Amino acid sequence: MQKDTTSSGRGGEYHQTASEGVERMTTQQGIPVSDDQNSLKQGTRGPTLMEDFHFREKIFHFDHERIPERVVHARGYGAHGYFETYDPIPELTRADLFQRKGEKTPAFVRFSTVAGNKGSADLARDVRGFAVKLYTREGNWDIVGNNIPVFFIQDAIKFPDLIHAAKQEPDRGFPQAQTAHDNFWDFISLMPEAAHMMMWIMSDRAIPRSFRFMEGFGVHTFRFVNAEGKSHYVKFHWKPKQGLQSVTWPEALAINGADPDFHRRDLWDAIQSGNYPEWELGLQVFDDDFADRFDFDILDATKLIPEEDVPVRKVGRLVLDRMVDNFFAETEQVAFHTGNVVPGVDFTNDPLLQGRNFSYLDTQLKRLGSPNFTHIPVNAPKCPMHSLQQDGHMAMTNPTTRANYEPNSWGDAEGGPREDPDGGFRSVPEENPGPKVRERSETFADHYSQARQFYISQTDVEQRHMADALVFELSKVETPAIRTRVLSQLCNIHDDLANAVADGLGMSVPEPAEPAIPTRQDLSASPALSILKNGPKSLAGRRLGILIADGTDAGELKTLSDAAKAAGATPMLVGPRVGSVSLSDGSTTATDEKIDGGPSVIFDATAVLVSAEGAAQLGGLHAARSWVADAWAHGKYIFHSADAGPLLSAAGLPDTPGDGVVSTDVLSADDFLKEASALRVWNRAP
Ligand code: HDE
Repeated sequence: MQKDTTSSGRGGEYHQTASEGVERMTTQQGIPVSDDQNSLKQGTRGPTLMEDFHFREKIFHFDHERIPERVVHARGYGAHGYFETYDPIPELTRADLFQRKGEKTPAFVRFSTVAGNKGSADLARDVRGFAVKLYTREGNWDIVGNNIPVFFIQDAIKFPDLIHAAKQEPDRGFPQAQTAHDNFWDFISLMPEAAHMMMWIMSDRAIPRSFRFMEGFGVHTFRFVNAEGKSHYVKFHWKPKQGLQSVTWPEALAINGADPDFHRRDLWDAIQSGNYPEWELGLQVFDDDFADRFDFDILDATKLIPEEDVPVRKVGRLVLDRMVDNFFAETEQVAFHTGNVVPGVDFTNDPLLQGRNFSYLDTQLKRLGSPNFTHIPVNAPKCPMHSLQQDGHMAMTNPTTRANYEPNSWGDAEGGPREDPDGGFRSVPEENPGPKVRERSETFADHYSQARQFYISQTDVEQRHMADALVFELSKVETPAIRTRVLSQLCNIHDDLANAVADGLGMSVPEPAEPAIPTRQDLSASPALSILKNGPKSLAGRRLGILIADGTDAGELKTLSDAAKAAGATPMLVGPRVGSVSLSDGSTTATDEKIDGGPSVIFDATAVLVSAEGAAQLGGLHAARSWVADAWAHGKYIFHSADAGPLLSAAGLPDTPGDGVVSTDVLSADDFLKEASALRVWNRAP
C-alpha cells in the first residue's frame, strides 16, 4: 500500500536516499543535499530563511531556464548520425570528407517547422527545415536547408517582412503556426517572386508524413573547389531512402489534435527501435557554360534546376542512428550557420545566401547569450581547434600559451597557432564588376514559368490537393481584395488552378496580374517534383494500425502482426482498452492505443480484426465507427476479418466498398501488405 506523503513530501515507499550505486544529490557547487523536499524555515510554520542557499540556487536556476526561441524554425527536433562517403570526388572538391571511400563523418541534423512557436503542432502547413551539421576533420560544415528546393524571396532584405507576415498578426497574437490569414496572403499577393514557392507550400510537400519521408535541399547554388583551385557550381539534395510520403490536409488537422508531436515521436520511435532513417546526398554539378545557357539565373533562389536537365549524382549517405541525451543541451542549443563551410566549399553571390551568411551569427548570440556558443559540445568541432579568440561569457577554451595575438615572436612552442596558406580556407577569386546599386537583376524577373512547371509536374490528385489547399487558406482570408489578388497571380500559373480555386471560393476569375515576363508554356513537366511519382516501394518503416476487440481471432492477429514485422512495418494494436483485451483462444493482450487516443489518421495502413461480437460491440462506439470511417475516407487500405461487416456498415462504408478494402478470406496478410504499400486508394480519398 502507498504511504501518505503529505507530511514528509518524501514520496512514501518510493522515497530513496543516496547509497552505494545511487548518486548523491548536490548543489551546483557540489555541496551534498540532505533534504530536497522542504525549504529552511524558522519553525515548521514559520518564515523561510534567506540563508537557505540550496533553495535560492534551485529557484534562481529555474527562473533562468528559458532562452529565446529561434525567431524562425523555433519548433524542431534533432538527432545524431553520420555521413558516409561512397566514392571520393577530388576532381570536384578538396573538401576532406569527400576524399576517402567509406569515410564516416559525424553529423547532427535538426528538422523544424518555420512559422510556429516552439510549442506549436508538428503538422502545420509549412516548410520544414532540414539543417545538417557535418563535423569534418577540417571543421564544421553546415548545410542549412529546407525540404523545398526554392524560397519565397530573392533578396535577404525582404526576410523580416516575409516572416512578420507569416507569423501571428501583431495586434491579435494569432494565428499560431498557420499561413491561413490575411497578412501572409496580403504579402504573397504583392510579391510575384513568391509564386513558385507558393505552389510548393500549397502542395503536399508542406504536410510531410514525417521527417523520414521528405527530401532536403541546400536551395542556393554553392561552389565546390578542387585542390587546383578549379571551381564548379553545385546544388545539394538529400534523397530519403524511405521514399517520399505526405499526409492529406484533413489528416493533418486531425493529427495535430491526436498527436501534436507526431513528427518528433516518429523520429524518436524509429531511431530507438533501430530503424535508422537514411538519406543519400545528391549533387547537381554544373559549370559556367550551363549557367549561361540555363533558362533562369542560378543565383536566384526562387528557381530550381530540374533533375532532368542536370542529373543528381549520389555521393554518400546520411544515417541518423542516435537520439540526443538531452533535448535542450543538443537540439535547442545547436547553432547552424550557412557561413560554416570547409575548404573545398564556397559561396556564390545569391543575394539570399549572402544575407543569410550575415544573419546566423547574430541570431546565435541573441539566443545563446555568448560568443562562446561554439564551446557547447554540440556546436564544437570534433577536429583540433586553435584560435586566438579569448574570454567572453563562459569561455571554455582560451589560448593556453603566452601568445593571444599574432604575429608574435614567441617561437614554435609558445607562439600559438599559425596560418596555413596552402591548406587553409581560400575563397574563389571571383571578379564582380559593376556599379554600386540597389537593384534586382533582370535575370531574376520571370516569376511564373517555374511555378507553372511545378504545377504541371504533379499528378491529378496532387493538383487537386493544391487547389484545395489554396481554397482552404484563402477561405480564412477575410479581405476579398487579397483573395482576388492571389487569384490574379494564379491566372499566370495555370488556368485550371485559377478556375478550381475561384470555384471553391465562390468567386469569379479576375484578370491576370501583369507579369514582368509572360509565363513560358514550353517548360516540360519534371517527374522528380511529384511526391506520388516517388513514393515508397513497401510498407517498411510505416505503421499498421490493427483495430481489435474482445473475441478477436488470436491466430489471424498473430499472422498479420508477424507479416507486418517481416515487411519492416510496425503493427500497433488499437482497442477499447489499453490494459487488456481477450482474444479467441482465451489469452489476453494489451493494446498500444485506446481507440479514441489512436485514431486511424496516425497509421499508414489499417486492419479491422474483430469477431461478430466484437463488430457489434465496436459498432456501438462512436470512436470505433470514426476510426473505420476515417480510414475509408482518407483512402487508407483496410484489411478486415470476415466478421467485421457490421462494424464497416455502422461506420457508413458502402456494401461493396471497392479497392483497398479487403477481407482476410480473399487475400493473405503478405499480399495485403504488398498491396497496401501503395498507401492510398486515391479515388476514395477526399
Ligand atoms: Fe534561415 N534562419 N534565414 N533559411 N534557417 C534561421 O537562425 C535567415 C532561409 C533555415 O534548426 C535563423 O538559428 C535569413 C532559407 C533553417 O537551428 C536565422 C534568411 C533557408 C533554420 C535565419 C533565411 C533557411 C534557419 C533563426 C533570408 C533554406 C533552422 C534561428 C535570407 C535554405 C536551423 C537560427 C536550426 C534558421 C535567417 C532564409 C533555412 C534568423 C536572414 C532560404 C533550416 O538566422
